[in-house]
Amino acid sequence: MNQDDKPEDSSRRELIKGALGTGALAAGAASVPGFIFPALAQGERLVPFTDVPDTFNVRPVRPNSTHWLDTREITTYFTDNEDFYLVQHYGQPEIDNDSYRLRVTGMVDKELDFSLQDLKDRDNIEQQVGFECGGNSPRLFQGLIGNARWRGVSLKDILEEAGIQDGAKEIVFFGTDTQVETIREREVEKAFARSLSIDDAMRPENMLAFEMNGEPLPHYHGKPVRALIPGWYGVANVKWLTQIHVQDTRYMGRFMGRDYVTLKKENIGGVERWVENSVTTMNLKSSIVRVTELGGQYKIQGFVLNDGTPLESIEVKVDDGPWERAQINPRSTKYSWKLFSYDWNNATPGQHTIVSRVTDIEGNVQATQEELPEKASNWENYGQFPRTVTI
Ligand SMILES: Nc1nc2c(c(=O)[nH]1)N[C@H]1C(S)=C(S)[C@@H](COP(=O)(O)O)O[C@H]1N2
Ligand SMILES: [Mo]
Repeated sequence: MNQDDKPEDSSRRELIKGALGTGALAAGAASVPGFIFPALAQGERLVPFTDVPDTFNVRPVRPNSTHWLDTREITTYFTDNEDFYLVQHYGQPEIDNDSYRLRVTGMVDKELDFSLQDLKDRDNIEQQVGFECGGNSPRLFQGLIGNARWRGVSLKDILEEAGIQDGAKEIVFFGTDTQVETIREREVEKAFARSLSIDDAMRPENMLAFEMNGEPLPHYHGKPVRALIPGWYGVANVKWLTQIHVQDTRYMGRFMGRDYVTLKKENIGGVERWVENSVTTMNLKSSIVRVTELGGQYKIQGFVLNDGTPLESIEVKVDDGPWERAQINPRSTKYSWKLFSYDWNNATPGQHTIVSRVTDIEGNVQATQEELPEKASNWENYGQFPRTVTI
């Protein structure tokens, strides 16, 4: 583990948080080695965004509730487990490690049943993966986000060991968390579940994770085992995973068919139609999260997330100026978030609008909000996000 992989000690975290709360300088906080996004150096200050309301507040982690990052406080490449955002729709079940079982059922040659130790005893893989909720947006200043180092086992290996039978179409991932849902006026108990096509499920990077940043998966992040589908929106990463089922029909549950379904206008073979799609891979997106100042030198910092396609550039624009290249943190990996930094030279006093845009090697350019397709749902909010600051 590199020095700058280490989560900051909590006293410094508190210091930074305190500094934000009061607008005071975090003087005395030592700088952390690392390319980018260090904690505030001595004399450095966070420049407040003027688009963040005074009431914007990040709650401490509370049982069963949503938690988001104050993105102005992103100072480390890996997000602390307790800071990493939290979303769960049916609460956070507690699963006992000793009685935990993961079953692989359905259209397989051999049904499988693993204990946690059985999984740990298999070949382990480790990957850096960042993701955001499909509902992340400017509303929470992009706070439904995080980046971590995950350890687990290969999903593909397990599916191959079970042997997927001819005619199978989908793999369904069930969590233990359930809720009574009213469907057509009938109350039925449903588990949280998501599905993948066989092809999507067999990607070698998919894993079943039991460790996060070197610690056993915390219970609110899905203890003891969750799915991790790199490059996809968070909803695919089923927590508290206890059953993987192979079937020959499409899975139609709430989180595939009704929620996390984008409704947008598209040209379908020459006809403008409203279409619906499940939220799947992450769209190409960047956002500015922080502006700092040290001795009159301003820096603009932010993140990029996408489906893993390599990036061509990340650029920043101030007011009506030209797009200028920012530096991408060279330690980024295919599926990690990519932090970027831009030296804002000669910043002039006054109010400024700053915005970032990312381009991948396929030539996809992050669109402005206005260029995005007309949309009637809040999922997949990946347009450029202009911020305002006063110097
Ligand atoms: N079992 C289960 N898994 C789940 C969910 C859930 O409600 N239940 N929510 C999903 C959604 S919508 C998101 S964005 C991610 C959030 O993962 P995190 O809380 O570990 O950040 O978990 C996904 N996995
Ligand atoms: Mo989500």
